[in-house]
Amino acid sequence: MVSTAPKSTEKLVDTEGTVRLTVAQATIRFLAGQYVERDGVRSKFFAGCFGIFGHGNVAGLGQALLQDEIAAAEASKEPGLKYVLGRNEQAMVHSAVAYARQKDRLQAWAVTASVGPGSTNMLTGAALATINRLPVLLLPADTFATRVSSPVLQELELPSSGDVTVNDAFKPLSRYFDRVWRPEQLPAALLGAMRVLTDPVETGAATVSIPQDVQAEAHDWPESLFAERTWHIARPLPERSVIARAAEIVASARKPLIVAGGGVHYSGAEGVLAALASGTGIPVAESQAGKGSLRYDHPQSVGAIGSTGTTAANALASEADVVIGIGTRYSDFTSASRTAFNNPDIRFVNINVASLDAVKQGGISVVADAREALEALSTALGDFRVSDEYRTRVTELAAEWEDTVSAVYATSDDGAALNQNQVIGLVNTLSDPRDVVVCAAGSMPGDLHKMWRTRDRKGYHVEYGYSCMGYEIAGGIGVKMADPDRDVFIMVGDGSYLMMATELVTAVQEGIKVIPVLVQNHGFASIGGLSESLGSQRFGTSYRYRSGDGRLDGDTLPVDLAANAASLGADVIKATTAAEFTDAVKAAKAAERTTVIHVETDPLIYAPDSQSWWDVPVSEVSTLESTQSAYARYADWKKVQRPLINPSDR
Ligand SMILES: Cc1ncc(C[n+]2csc(CCOP(=O)(O)OP(=O)(O)O)c2C)c(N)n1
Ligand SMILES: [Mg+2]
Repeated sequence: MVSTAPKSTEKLVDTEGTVRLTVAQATIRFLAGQYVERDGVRSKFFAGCFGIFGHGNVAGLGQALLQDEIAAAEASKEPGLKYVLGRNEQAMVHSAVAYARQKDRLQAWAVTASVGPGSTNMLTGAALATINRLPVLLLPADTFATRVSSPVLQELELPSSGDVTVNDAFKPLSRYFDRVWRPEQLPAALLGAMRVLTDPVETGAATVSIPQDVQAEAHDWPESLFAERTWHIARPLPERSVIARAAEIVASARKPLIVAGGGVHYSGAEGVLAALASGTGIPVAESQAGKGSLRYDHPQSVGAIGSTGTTAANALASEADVVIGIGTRYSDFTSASRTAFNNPDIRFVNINVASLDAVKQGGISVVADAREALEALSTALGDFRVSDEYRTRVTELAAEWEDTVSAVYATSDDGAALNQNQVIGLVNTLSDPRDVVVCAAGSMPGDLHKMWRTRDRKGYHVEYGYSCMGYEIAGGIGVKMADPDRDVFIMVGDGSYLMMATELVTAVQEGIKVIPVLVQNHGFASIGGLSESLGSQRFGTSYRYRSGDGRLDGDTLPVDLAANAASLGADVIKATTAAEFTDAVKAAKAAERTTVIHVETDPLIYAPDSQSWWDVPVSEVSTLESTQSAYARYADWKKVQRPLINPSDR
């Protein structure tokens, strides 16, 4: 018998050098060496690391970041991972995610937080990142792996389980989760996180939870762990037969409509889309994430679709016989809760890199990169053109909506107070085409979706996957960090502002100039309107004193958010009339510092309607007449809802 065993153990000794570093130091050094490449362009993946220290990360990742910063200063170069101190962990994740979106997911941030509340403050950010398919590396600190001094401050003691910590709550919110109980596990955890962060299908929050004792523990790491690594960002190609079938369906259409989603931006498919739309005459409607896929004045642009859509896009959606979805998740706002598409013979062609989205609504799933798929589809369509009649109808509908917007944008010089439509109109007309508008929650996302005239592919940034109040200022800061040459207008309601104005301090600290437009209407215009439409009489949606009968319908509160913003270190301009607001925008654009524009508006003046719907259930039985009549309206809409439009490829 021939033995395959080596004669001596000498040959098994690894000749590669090792480096002795703590787990935290190794993490920072590894992250600094990660690059991405797409279409031959290579760039560093991590722009830096946001952090707030406490026990759990102060002496682990904190010490490692310090060491990195000092070494860089001594060598007169940039740190491997630039550290930025935020004010709130949730906000740091928002800034990180906004940055990644502005960079088309080609660059991201790590975020480190302390044990317990510091870490769980990031949960909302994790959900937001995963839902919006945006990369962020979360590094929540964890309680001791050894558990020698348990229970430590801020530790969850679960009677039923010894190995569950609060960080387990990240599992359902993360596209990747790992906990590094032992140093040896670190390389696999970091590589696993990188795989997910750089994969267009998988990307979202990647969480690597490192116990506080493990962060500080030294280990001998193979040098190769720290070699520069370049991750290729894939553009999966469509199958030829699937494109042929998709082209056949599109070519048979009399009233086709494109629904452009966020995937158009992330894939950089705007140019191919514009060419396809111009060539074929197929109109293009946009979801929130897809807004800006075409310039608003492109001849085939019909603007926003769905619950917050334009009359043009919604009329076309209602009649469309073929819908081509590109990089869209088909959220309820996009499909108007499945009431937008009413042609009984409608067929769908869905182009999406993620099969999860490509299969939605049934129809043909083109699982591929948007740009690649659109190029292939354009070729396969040859000289397909929509009819002149349809082309004219698209032009007329789009022009009609533009007239509606122009009418509500218009201001007078009679010194009257502005309404929200006019505020949006003034920001739109006074900003440069490349400036960015940022928003997330309240009544403005819908109004912006309908009315903002987007002139640049990265000019519109409304977070509407999670629509998270408090995202606005933090997110706007991330956008500005990613794209310093543009002015960033942050449209923020008083409700959102009160949830998270904290990062104004971070903007001041970092010398980041943003322009928050703080729209004070003393409560929730959005939910107030929604409540009223659902028969709940705006209950509990305005910021007021309790009146004599104990209800929250007394006078408005004497809060001064302008003074609040100034107290956080921002410059503030108060504006009431169109002339004052115009001067304020000009001054803010000329300023070097963060400048908040404070404006009061009437919460009862709405954006123009587009006869659409959003499914929010109404109480089936009620003692209130308002609720009973709202339920009758609700029941009528439910009749037109089509839960399964097209379950198969017909
Ligand atoms: C974190 C969070 N909590 C609650 C909500 C539900 N919500 C959506 S809009 C809104 C009110 C927003 O008020 P404001 O920022 O003043 O905007 P307005 O509605 O007045 O335009 C609420 C409570 C949310 N989207 N996010
Ligand atoms: Mg408000």
